[in-house]
Amino acid sequence: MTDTILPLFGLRPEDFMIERIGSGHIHLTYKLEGQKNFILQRVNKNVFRQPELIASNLRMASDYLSRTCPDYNFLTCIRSVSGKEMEYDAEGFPWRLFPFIGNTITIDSVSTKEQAFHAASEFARLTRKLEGINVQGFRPTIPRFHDLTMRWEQFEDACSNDTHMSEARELVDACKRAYPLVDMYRTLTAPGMMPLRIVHNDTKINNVLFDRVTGSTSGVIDLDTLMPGYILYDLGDMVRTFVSPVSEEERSLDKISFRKEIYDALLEGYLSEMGPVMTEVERRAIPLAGPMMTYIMALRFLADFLRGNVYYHISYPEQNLVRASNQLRLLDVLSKNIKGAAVY
Ligand code: ADP
Ligand code: GN1
Ligand code: MG
Repeated sequence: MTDTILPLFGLRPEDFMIERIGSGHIHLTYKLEGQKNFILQRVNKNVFRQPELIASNLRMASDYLSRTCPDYNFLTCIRSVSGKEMEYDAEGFPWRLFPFIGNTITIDSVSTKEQAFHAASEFARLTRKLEGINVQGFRPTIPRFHDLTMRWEQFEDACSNDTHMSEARELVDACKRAYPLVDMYRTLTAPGMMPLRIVHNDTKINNVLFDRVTGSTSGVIDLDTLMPGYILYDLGDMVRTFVSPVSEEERSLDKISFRKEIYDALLEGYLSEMGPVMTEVERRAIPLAGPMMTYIMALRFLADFLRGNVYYHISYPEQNLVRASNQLRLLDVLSKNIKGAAVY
């Protein structure tokens, strides 16, 4: 398929070595190596039902940033020969092209507190730089993406299909026991409680580019879910993915643990940029960020398993069940180790 798409961007397939890269669950990402390097990506149209919203949100952010802080490294796509941000293939999938940012690396797990600090400040910097933009001008690319109430409802709905319930029963019960987090989320996000800001919504460590030589950060990528949300989402997803030494794929639950030095460093990094503008309610909500996002992922993975694995790529049948049990263990570990997070 890349052969038919590249000419639309004015590139000749024979000029490149094309390699599939990335460990994301959603898109297909290719690195093109030639005289100049590029990233070519097929957007998952089943997840992003209106892909043009991604392009319009990013255009708005990019225009704003080039006016207000021209030195900020905001990744923008390369337009096609006919001037479009995305080109569609015969199956209706949109594709886009990015410059490959040279001398950078991405990592799949956090091993030092410096990485946690720098990554968190980089994600916070993006939200801080967009402070002042018209938040209402953005359209959600996935409606209510990190709305815990909605994720709970989707989970309940998935539970009404009992084809796979016997294998999932224990985890379903564990998810139900954590329900008080949904009520806390509702309270925290009631009108007037926390400001909507432009947040990244996928703050995994492999969405940060690190300078290959200095180890400092060179910016963030994977901006499809850049849209209005609460800082709880970005902070929480970092806690979820940075703090334990093992990822959401780990089957040996005893390896899941709380690395306090990483937790402290990521908070310090986030606050170094966002601290001065955060409200009192946002500050009070910090301990709940990690548990809430971890709970959302437990609900999403388990709901996907119950629905027959229709959303996340899987490489073995019970993978979503493993991911859900991993996230439930992590939820327990976070609740026990973060002061103010023991809520049920
Ligand atoms: P996914 O949705 O699959 O996570 P990403 O946009 O995060 O897709 O890209 C996957 C990987 O490709 C990244 O983790 C990073 O290693 C690499 N990558 C993506 N965009 C760039 C870029 N512009 N420059 C350098 N590397 C990139
Ligand atoms: C998906 O594309 P990727 O792997 O970065 C998902 C995130 C989840 C993550 C769990 C659009 O992100 O919300 O946190 O998997 N993205 C979407 O690994 O659903
Ligand atoms: Mg990514």
